[in-house]
Amino acid sequence: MPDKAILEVCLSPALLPLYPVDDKVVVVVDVLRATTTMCVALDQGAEKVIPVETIEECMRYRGKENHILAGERNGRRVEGFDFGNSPFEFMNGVVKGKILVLTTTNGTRAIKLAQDAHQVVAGAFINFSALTRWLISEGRDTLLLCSGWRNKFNLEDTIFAGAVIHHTKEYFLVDSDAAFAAEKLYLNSRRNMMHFVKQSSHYRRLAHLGVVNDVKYCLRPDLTDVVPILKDGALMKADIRRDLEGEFFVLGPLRP
Ligand code: 3SL
Repeated sequence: MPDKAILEVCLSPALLPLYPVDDKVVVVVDVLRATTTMCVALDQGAEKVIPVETIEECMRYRGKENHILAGERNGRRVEGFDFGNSPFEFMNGVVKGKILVLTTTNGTRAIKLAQDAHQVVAGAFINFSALTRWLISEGRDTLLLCSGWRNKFNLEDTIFAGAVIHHTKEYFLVDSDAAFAAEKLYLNSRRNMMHFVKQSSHYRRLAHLGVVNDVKYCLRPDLTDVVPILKDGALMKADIRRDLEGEFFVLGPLRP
């Protein structure tokens, strides 16, 4: 039997230098809200999402045909941008056929940090089953990169990493303290995820901004089968192996 691929967790972007990624798949996780928003934008027909690190970089695309500027700092829409970072802003056809240029405090930064990996994809609860099916079909060493908050550990991305580990570990070799801890966190929280996530600093930040519905949306499982994958600096829909469909679970018990 061939060796299994390794599944690992990096609990903060600050720890990424400890994990060589050039031959790995990196799953960037920013459940609240960047990677959820990326999935929504592509699901809603955006041609691609260009993740950029700074506001200035984003501004360079201003006025370019078909481009939309979006992003936040500390949760608030950047002044002068078309959109912020709420998944709800990208629904109802507004991004169909458009190229979204997105900058966020942590999520797009994590993508840029991981860009030299073999492949970079974006993970969120809303694309959970599609993502995990895709990871299994790739069968490559995989690193789950939690975007955290300004290099600090956060609850929601770690819970998500734990969910991926719990539901895919029979297909991978999982053998690290970080993975063990993330899985335990997921198992402790999965029956009432909203209650658990309410303890997080980012929940408080978003609640203060009046966007608790965003949090609820971001915790809903399996709303799309889009797996955003980085190609030539932009995220687009990965090809999904349809033959694996149906073989897999949905995260029913996670529903808040
Ligand atoms: O940090 C990020 O990348 C954002 O997702 C943060 S926020 O939820 O938009 O505030």
